[in-house]
Amino acid sequence: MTSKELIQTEDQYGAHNYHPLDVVLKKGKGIWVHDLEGNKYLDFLSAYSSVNQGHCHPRIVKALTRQARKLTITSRAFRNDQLGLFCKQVCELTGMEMMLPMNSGAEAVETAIKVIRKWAYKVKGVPRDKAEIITCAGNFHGRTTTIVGFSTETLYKEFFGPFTPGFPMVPFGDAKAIEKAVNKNTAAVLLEPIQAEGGVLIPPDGYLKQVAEICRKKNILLALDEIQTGLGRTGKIFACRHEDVQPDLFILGKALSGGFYPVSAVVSKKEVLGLFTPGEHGSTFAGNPLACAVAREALAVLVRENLVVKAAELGNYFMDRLRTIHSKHVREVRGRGLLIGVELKQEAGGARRFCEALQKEGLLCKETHDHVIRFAPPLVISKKEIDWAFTRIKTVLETLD
Ligand code: IF1
Repeated sequence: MTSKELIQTEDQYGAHNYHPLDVVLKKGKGIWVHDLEGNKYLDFLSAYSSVNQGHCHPRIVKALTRQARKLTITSRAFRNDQLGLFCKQVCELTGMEMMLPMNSGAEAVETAIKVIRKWAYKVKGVPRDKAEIITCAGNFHGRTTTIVGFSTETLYKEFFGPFTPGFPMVPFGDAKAIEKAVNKNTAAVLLEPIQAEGGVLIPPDGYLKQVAEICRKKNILLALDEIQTGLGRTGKIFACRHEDVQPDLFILGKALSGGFYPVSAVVSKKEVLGLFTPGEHGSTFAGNPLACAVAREALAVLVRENLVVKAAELGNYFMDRLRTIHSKHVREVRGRGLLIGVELKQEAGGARRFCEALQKEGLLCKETHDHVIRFAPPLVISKKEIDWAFTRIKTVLETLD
């Protein structure tokens, strides 16, 4: 079948909850993906930072196929020989005591919400059903009905209510607003260290540190959604490490599996995750040996290939170069590591047409929030390949009317 026919089939039989670029991909390796017509593109989205390790990383392929031949799932009714080692590895990486595996990012966020509430009732002494979790305007934590209930994006929530109460909201980047929103029923603050979907919004320096301090003083948990910012993307293993902050809970996903398989996790201390008792929470697929084997190798690749340092160095280099572009359309270039946003002026006519032009140049990008082009290549990219991409980005930004 041709691309056109496949697009037609997908549009006829698949729900239209996305508006993808018209490119049908069939294989990928490292930073490159190929379409049906044999065109090759540099993947500048990395499946929203799921493939930090690069597409079809050979070591992860090997771990996956090896495990797939042995044992794929046991359910948590029985134990398997992979889960414990995966938990240990993630705890060591995060400096935490316990991990709870899930599948999607949204499920991990839901899991964090449940355990935070239990902590509020059992440890902090909040009256039953009164626990509050402070969230930030512009957040993105996933698509479940509870999570979209505390989104500020109409599109994500408009027709999906009624919603779950207990999520007061403050502006992102304003630590004082958090302090003001705290009351005796506050259980936690939940936020992303950088709001990626929000438009690659980086909070003021010191913000996370101040928030962590407020949480400590007021006996509130700090839960960081590092599903997109974690695991090297921003040039540190976790984005909160830019401010030497250790949260009470990490929520991880995406690159945890190198993009092979949905693997997410909540990582925390015993005081929190130790509160779950058998039967209170679970999932059929979570913690299965295939997922664990894949994730263990995906994490090993991050360390082995020094991808965190690479993201920091190449990110700075790339951002410096992007800032030299003279384009009437660009308002600001901002980012951390290899999570970069180029914000266009309102008059530029939206980021989508720039993404379409970049596609013709061999770069696959995705706009966020109408006016921001996001650049987030796999962290295995080289300086030469960044230069290759830069030339094309410069051309598009400088020549498009
Ligand atoms: C979509 C956005 C990115 C996330 C953070 C939790 C989740 C995500 C910080 C949920 C997921 C994805 C999901 C995907 C698009 C994408 C996205 F534009 F929508 F916001 F990356 F920027 N926390 N982000 O970024 O994880 O349940 O999807 O595994 O929903 O269309 P998930």
